[in-house]
Amino acid sequence: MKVFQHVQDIGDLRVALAEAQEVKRDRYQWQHLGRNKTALLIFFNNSLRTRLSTQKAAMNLGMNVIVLDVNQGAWKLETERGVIMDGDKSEHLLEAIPVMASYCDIIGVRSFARFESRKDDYEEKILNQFIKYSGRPVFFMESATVHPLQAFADLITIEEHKQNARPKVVMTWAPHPKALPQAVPNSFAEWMLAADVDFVITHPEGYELDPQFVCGARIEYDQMKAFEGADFVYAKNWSCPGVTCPEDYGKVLHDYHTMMDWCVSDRQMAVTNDAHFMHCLPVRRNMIVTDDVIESPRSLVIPEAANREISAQVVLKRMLEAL
Ligand code: AN0
Ligand code: CP
Repeated sequence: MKVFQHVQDIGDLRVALAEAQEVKRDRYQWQHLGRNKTALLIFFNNSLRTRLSTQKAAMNLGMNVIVLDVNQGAWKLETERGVIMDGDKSEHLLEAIPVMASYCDIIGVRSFARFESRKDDYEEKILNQFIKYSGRPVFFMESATVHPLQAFADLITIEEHKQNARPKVVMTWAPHPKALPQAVPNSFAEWMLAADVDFVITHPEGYELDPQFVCGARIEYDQMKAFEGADFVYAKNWSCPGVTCPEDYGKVLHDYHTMMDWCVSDRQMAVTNDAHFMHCLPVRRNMIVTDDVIESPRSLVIPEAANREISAQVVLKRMLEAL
């Protein structure tokens, strides 16, 4: 594997899920694979889970790991070609990428949507430069539009907890005070549509996700109706994807105080099939989900986060095998 961005990059999902279980059986059995190989993890944005789980996965494989927080101690990077660099940015990404690549064998990058230009975000301007100029395998640790390590971990978690062959999985928008990216819901939709599940998305009007990720998904604007009979409830906030109104891209469309009935509580969970609750974390309690629901025995948020180590290890293993 040279790039890990979309669900297709992992190939057959049944094979990938079986490999995830093989990793879980003994995560240290491939220590030889990573010997004298270095993973460089580059963060343009904050992280708790991605940072720790990916480091752990690389160490399980016997790799060395270097982590760079670009905004804490590195030079400020210019990302646009042609700019006269007389501002606060001391270095250009076009030099920084090959330099960073020279110190490692595999690169992971986290660079969220900037919400300055929908076109730049949806063209993956930053990550594509890493793919083009690093000469190394690149895996996405949440880019402007996708978070595949999260979606893969989510799928592993659903596979481990499902009680019937084709569970009903509902992804619901939930309120949040700040504008958040669409990467998590985009990837979750992409992976659920490729998996063997009955997938429904519910959100207020105006939050329609980009068709490249949700084409073929059932959309139900009535949240209570969407929750009926659900086996898994996956909550996430996202800002306006700008599909119908490009000028609203990245905006919070309504004052969150008026949207609090979308917060996942016992009221909605009561109409489900005793659904499991999922969220990628970090989560704001009593905005996205009530204390009672996230603390209930049906909540999977902790095993879901633990599976981030497993999804990252499968991806790094595949990349090491292809070096
Ligand atoms: C980020 C997001 O919504 O994309 C990261 C989630 C994994 N969340 C926040 O910025 C709070
Ligand atoms: N879920 C997730 O990616 O968490 P972090 O932002 O803490 O890495």
